[in-house]
Amino acid sequence: ELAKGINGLDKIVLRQSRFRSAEVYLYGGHVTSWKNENGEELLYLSSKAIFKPPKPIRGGIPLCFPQFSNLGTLESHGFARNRIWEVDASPPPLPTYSSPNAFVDLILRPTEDDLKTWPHNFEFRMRVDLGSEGELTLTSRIRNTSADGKPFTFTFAYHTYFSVSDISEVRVEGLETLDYLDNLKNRERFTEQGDAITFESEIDKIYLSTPTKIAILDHEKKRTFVVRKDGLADAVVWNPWDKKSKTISDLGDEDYKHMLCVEAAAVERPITLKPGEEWKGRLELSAVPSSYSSGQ
Ligand code: TA6
Repeated sequence: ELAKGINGLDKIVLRQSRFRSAEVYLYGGHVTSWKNENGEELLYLSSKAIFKPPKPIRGGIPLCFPQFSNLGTLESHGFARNRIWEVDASPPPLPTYSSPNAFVDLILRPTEDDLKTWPHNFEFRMRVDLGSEGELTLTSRIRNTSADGKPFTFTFAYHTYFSVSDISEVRVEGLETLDYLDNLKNRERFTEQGDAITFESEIDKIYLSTPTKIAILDHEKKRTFVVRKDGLADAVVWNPWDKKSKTISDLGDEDYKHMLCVEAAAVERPITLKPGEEWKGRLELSAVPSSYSSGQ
């Protein structure tokens, strides 16, 4: 269902039941909302988010492509998150997870200007699928459609902002003992200790070659987010904490307490595609009640 969002921007509303729903803006191909069967919002979206190109939307699931962060010559996190995507009328076949159908296929192709800064023709297709159990699946397919015979290389992330009740009560499981690059220490490489990740200060780490399943346990809400990823080796964990938050104008000063970014990503080993080749990267999110309680 196509609808008008904030500032008249087009959005697609996916609905599975009265409350189970998701919203995707064509601006950025950006998922801004994901609600469970009780109508509770599962993604963090900043109340100060600016829904106005070229400023990317703060919260939800920004797409970082063709460059994660400032790891190259492009603007930080690339340009896919601040371009207007189109609905893809004839996507190549892909299995659907939702029944009844609640999915949309989007496509992004480079503009003339994009080709000046990143001279590679591509088709970036993304399906957003809201399943009957409320799970949200994003499947990206990126194809090199260049006629010049040249390969291209990119890095990528689903920069997902989860909504959490209290960041200091949250723990992340699945990243223990892994190597990571610490973005707060010149991307130096370290090894994580054996315990689940907890939060008491700013964090900006790129965990390398992680398992395909990561869990975010929200003790206070008694909710666990399960992140499953495919084709995306790494996982970025980010929370700006108090000081950094104050430097981010479209983020409320106290919002860091209620958000956590856990991002399925391909960073350490960039993806290279020859003409005609396609890469696929899949993210599946589910939110389940958890029996986890402190001390267990
Ligand atoms: O994924 C973490 C990160 O790259 C951080 O370094 C932080 O700057 C964040 O993304 C947000 O970036 P943005 O460009 O959206 O302000």
